[in-house]
This record gives sequence, C-alpha cells and structure tokens, in this order.
Amino acid sequence: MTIQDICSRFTIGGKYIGCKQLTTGNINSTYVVRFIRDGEDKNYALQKINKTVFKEHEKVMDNIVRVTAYVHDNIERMGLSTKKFVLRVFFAKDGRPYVIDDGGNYWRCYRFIKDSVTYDSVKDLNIIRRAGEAFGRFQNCLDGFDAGSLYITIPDFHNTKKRFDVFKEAVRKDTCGRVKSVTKEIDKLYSLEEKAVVLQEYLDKGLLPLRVTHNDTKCNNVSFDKNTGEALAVLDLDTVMPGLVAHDFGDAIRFIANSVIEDDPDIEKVSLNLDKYRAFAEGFLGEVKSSLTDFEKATLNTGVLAMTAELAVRFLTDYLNGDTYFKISYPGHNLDRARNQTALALDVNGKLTVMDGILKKIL
Ligand code: GN1
Ligand code: MG
Repeated sequence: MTIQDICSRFTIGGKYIGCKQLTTGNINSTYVVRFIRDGEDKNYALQKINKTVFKEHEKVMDNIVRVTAYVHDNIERMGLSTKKFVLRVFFAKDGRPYVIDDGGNYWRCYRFIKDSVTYDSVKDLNIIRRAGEAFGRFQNCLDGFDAGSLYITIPDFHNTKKRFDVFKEAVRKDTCGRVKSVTKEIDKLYSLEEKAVVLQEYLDKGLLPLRVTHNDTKCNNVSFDKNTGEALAVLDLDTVMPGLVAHDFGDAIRFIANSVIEDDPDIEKVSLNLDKYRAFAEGFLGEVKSSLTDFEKATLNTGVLAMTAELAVRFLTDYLNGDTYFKISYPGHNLDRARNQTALALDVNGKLTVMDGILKKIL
C-alpha cells in the first residue's frame, strides 16, 4: 500500500500532492503529507506505529484520543487557540483512530500545524524557556485527568531499577559477544546505579505522587511557530502514562541542556550546559511549581541524573542485544548514544549541588 492509499482511508479530503519522510524519532516512522483542498494547502503527519515497541496499538491510540480531548478542553478554557496548541487526531473512515495496512501495520494521522518546526537541538535560551513552558502547560492541562484510567502501554517505562536489571541480564547473556569490548562503559554505569534508582525507591515507598506525565519530553516533541518562535503543541503522546514530574523534567533536561545532541560520538564535548538548564527550569517551573509538593521539588535534579543514566542503560542494553529496539543509522549508533549519555550522567552527578542552587533561586 502506498502512503496515498493509507491517506485515502482517513477522513482527510482534497487532492494528494506528495509526502516527505522525517528523519527524527527513534521509534516510529513519520511522513508529512501534503494535500490541497479548496485551493488551500493542508498538511498532515502520518505515522507508522512501531510494532515491536507498541504491542497494543488500540490502547496507545485510546490514551491519545482521550488525552488530546482533555487538553483541548483545557486549552480552550485558557483562551488559547486549540488549532495551534493541541495535537489533533484524524479518524479513519471506519471511525477508528488508526488505519491497518495490508501488512498489519498501524498508521495514525495528526494535524501538521502550518509553518511549524521542531528542533533536535536548540541554542537560543528563549526557545528553551518556551519548551519548558510548553511541557509545563501540558502537565497543567492534564491536572485532574484520572491517571488510573490510562492504559499502561509500556510497563515500567521509567522504572530505572528494572532498566538496570534488564541491562544486567543483557550483560550476563551477552548474546552478541559485545560485552568484552564495552567493559569500561558497563562499569561506569554500575557506578551510577545507586543514585539513579533512588527515585524509584521513593515512589515505591509512596513518597512521591503519580501524575499524568508525558514521559518523552525531548525538545523535538514540541512544535514551534517558524515565524514567531512561539511554542505550540506538545507532540508524541505515545507514552503519556502515570509517572513522576521528575521524569519529565529530567528527560527534558538531559536532551535539551546537553552541549551536544544525544548521539554525538565526540564525548569530550558532552556536558550539562547550566544556562540551558536554568532556562528550561524557569519555563517549566514557572508553569507547574505551585502544584508540586516540596518533596517533588527536592527530587527534580535526581530526576535529571536518573533519566540520563536510564537512557545510557537503555542504549547500551540495546547495543548488547543486537540493536533491536531503537532505530540506528549505522553499526555502533547505540554505543555512541550510550557513551554520550553516560558522560552526561557523570557530568550531571558532579553538578548536582550547583543545579540545586539554581533551582532554589527559581523556586
Ligand atoms: C525514543 O521515538 P522517540 O525518538 O521520541 C524513546 C524514548 C527515548 C528516546 C531517546 C517509546 O523516543 O523513550 O528517550 O527515543 N521512546 C520509546 O531519543 O521508547
Ligand atoms: Mg517518542
């Protein structure tokens, strides 16, 4: 089936002009498709959902439909444009929020906001601050949404303890014979384990509240107006599930405040940029601080360490298992990602006191 055939099953009309595949995203495959209707350009984001990662597509889509509807109502109440600030799901002609192609693949279709862009890396501190505001606003919009009503689409997604257990299992099994070449990397990660899993321990003890969180707060999951620089909708809602605010804060920081992108092989250049850190924290906390408990605030930076170490562990696990989870562009891509994130986690570990000082000022 062609992209045009798939489009024809959705409730989007007009003349099909063409499509372009995007290269961002480590899991799903995304195409921007262009239609012309009544002389007007209409763009959509068509996505093939990764079958290995998301085993229960219906549940993923059910979560997304309900979450976007809820956000829509709250954005409307805030007096903001629902067209720009909410991801819109287009339904198939059979009424389902997805189309199944001949090969059994699930496809979904979103509005692609005109003149919008996403950034894989950002230098401009104003843009970073706005990304923080966008994720904070998203979190606020979901306040009151019954977390228990969401399907857990990937169990233990940010259970850092379990991520380390799975990693150790991969090291023990060594199915691809790669362990001997990465023993230094493995040891570095083991040295971070105790500190990285502490959030999970707090959660297990009931010290932190579960909220509805995004769980994949990379800056390229926020769209921006190309012309005004305004932050628009929060994208990629596949992993919206109950979680910790520190996960969302930490994941965002490990991506946006790294001096280089997450797969840069030149790990000498990896470091946590404190100006970027401050800018994101100002934007995010400006939105959510009044709803956080004191203990949540106190654990935000632990979230940065936990999420960075967790990603390092996930990338290295995938490398050891033969690169079956994350999309790779070259052999060793996951190893580069793992080395990069390990270097960042070690840098974060050395900067925690300074980061705490910055947060204190903001809060
Ligand atoms: C994946 O699909 P994408 O690129 O937004 C992954 C995230 C990782 C991220 C690392 C479902 O996100 O958890 O943080 O790669 N998503 C899933 O870049 O595993
Ligand atoms: Mg994603």
